[in-house]
Amino acid sequence: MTNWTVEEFMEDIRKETETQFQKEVSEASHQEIYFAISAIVNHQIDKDWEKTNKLYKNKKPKQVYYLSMEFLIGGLLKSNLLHHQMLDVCNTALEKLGLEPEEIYKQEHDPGLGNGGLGRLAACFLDSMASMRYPGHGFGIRYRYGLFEQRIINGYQTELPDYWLDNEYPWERRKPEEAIEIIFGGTVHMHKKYDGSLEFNYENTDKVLAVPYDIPIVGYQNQIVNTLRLWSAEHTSAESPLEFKDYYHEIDHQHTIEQISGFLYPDDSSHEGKHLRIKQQYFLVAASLKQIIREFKNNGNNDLQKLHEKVVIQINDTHPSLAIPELMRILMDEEGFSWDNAWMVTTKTFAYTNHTIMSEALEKWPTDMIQHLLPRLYMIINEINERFCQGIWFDHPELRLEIPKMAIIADNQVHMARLAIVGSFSVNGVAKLHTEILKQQEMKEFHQLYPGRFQNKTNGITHRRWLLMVNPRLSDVISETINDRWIYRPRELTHLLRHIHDKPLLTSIGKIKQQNKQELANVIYRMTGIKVDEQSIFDVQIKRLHEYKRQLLNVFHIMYLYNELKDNPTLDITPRTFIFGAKAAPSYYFAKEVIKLINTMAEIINHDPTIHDKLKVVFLENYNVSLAEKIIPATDLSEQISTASKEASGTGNMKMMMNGALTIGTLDGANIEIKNLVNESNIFLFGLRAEEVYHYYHSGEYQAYEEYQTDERITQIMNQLRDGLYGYYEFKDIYYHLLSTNDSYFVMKDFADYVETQQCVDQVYRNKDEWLSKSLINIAHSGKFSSDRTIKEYASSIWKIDNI
Ligand code: 26W
Repeated sequence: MTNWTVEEFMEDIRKETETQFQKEVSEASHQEIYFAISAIVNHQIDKDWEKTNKLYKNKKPKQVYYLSMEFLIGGLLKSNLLHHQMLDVCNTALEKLGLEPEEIYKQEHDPGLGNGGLGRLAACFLDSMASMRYPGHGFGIRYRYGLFEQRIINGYQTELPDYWLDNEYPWERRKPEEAIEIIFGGTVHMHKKYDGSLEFNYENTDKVLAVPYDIPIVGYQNQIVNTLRLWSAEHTSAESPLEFKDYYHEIDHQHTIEQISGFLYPDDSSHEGKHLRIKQQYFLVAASLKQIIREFKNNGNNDLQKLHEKVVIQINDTHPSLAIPELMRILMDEEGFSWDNAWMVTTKTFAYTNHTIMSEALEKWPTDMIQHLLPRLYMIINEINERFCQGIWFDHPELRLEIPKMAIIADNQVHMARLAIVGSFSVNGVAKLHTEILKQQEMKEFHQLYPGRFQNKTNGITHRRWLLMVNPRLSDVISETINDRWIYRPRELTHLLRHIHDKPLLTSIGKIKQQNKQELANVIYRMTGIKVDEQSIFDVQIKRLHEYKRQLLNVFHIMYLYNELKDNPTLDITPRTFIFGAKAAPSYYFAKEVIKLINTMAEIINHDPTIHDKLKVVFLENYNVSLAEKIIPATDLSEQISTASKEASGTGNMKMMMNGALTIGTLDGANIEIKNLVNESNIFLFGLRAEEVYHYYHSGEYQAYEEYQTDERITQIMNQLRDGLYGYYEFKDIYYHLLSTNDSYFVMKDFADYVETQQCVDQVYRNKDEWLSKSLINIAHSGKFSSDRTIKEYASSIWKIDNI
């Protein structure tokens, strides 16, 4: 670690600006300053990166590889500065140079290489692994276009391409010399060799080059730099001069190949584009496995039979689960293993994390598609399936009737979750309730078959980014109060509980929240032109837009409050600002209608002088990691209102709690674990429990139409949707959808309880001391949700790895 003085740092900025752009600092653009500082940080990183790689080479520890189709790493300049102990110096240096540090940091275009929680979790995990000195690395895809950029036009979501690579991305290092050739399609021929073994030859295949781009993952002030390797698809160079007639064909072909890493699929229930998605998955898996094996061999290991002693591969949901048959293929076809040996090694190498029980997200690929694209893999998957089903008849005949629910290939589809369970030694859910649901409901047959295979690993978030970096004022006050050991041991945040009656502390926590709200209010004003009252409750729901997450329930509450105020303008309610951020999958019509509804309510409410600014509604477009970083520290109330049983964990709930927000939520996902820590008096709970949700599904007792008819508040809201809001806009499709699906996510069923609980929120917020002490209790217990804890659990009970 270098201890820079401010003067040295200023000098470095000057030098870099001069060498890179031949400009004085005063002439350089913010972009250029951003590149200059990135270069300074990169020099430091490169030294540590090399050292870390040497350390791994010498000590040869067991390594974990995290395979994921998504990594939502967010901006890296600020976090890399922080992790290199350069942030304060850099801030001061910039100020002295007459620059506003935040103006520079926001030049970075965050790579939107993920949809939501699953991708952000992968990024938090990488941060924790590096910060705790675990030899762990990520493998993913360098999509040319990340998740679309959202613009709200006329209240509707429109999607624009996300050109994140338009400017150079300073954190990646292209490594063309380590490129790997991947083979798709063609036909397979089987030959028996003289010794009786089989050989597979491929004809008419497509070849694709996987070119690595490495991104450093910098540990927190510990000189460890791990690697996130993202693969980019490129064409292999044409071997001979092209005939003219082949020329256009060839260009076309090259284009198709580059499409493999062309864009990230939105988490989408539509069925288009499956073909390319499978190609992406195989591309990731094949390149990563070759690399892993190459490294294993380079470390002087020549016995792949021992692969699992040095390597463990975590697959992030089913998306990379083709890795299982691909490793089988390598071991058998390239390394001469027997089926049984290959299977033994494979099933000791992979561990699988499930992130959802939503059926539309459970991947199933048409068999003919896999057969056509990956003929040899299809043969292997078939064999895995045959042996698996036979095994049930031989060893567990009591489960024979469940075979249709467990077979990997059924109804002409490959069921990826089943493949992942069968091919892994560990299956984990991401919060206690979710894991129980996997074991008792969604995967119960598998749990009966492999009871020891299932385990829970409750998600976590990196407190370094989500508290230390995004909320420096709160971090400082915490450190002044309990000392700064919490940065290394986040569980020590519980020491704050000793200060629960410390009035000055509560006051300063209150002040900090106020400052953060002021800053967010400025952002809101810049983005939308809406002026919000910083004294109002900042009521926040930020997450992907999905029916199960029930943004619609939140809207129903807003409509209800507005209707009340229209009837009685002097009604005494605590002023609120409702803040939303959400992207809807482009083909998810209902979700897009909800966005339009939120924006319509915003339009109506924000322009209605009769309600005296008691309510404001704000939809912030293009929700992403950097926007989250501004919203979360300013949140008073965290909306975690999914239909119980549907949200596997949630991680936004943890981030907001850590920044002193109180949660209003259902007993779902990690909310339950938050409740267990802070206890029921410090969280606002409402709504059906998971068992009740299951009960209503099975019994058919719930009648949404009756709910609509009996609760007058709902009648009014629904009729407004049907007939037009305040004489103008109509949302007939939402009205119809809710009734025709019998309100399958229980928006109407949970409405009354939600409104009543929101009234409690209103009351508690009026008592500043009470609110602040609840806020402190939430911060104090949030240490459990550091991803450092999660990673330690993975390391000790799944990966069996030690830190270095
Ligand atoms: C089929 C492609 C696809 C891709 C992404 C389907 C679904 C997705 C989601 C966006 C997956 C996801 O983000 N799941 C979330 O994972 C978080 C981390 O475990 C959990 O906290 C959330 O509850 C879960 O919804």
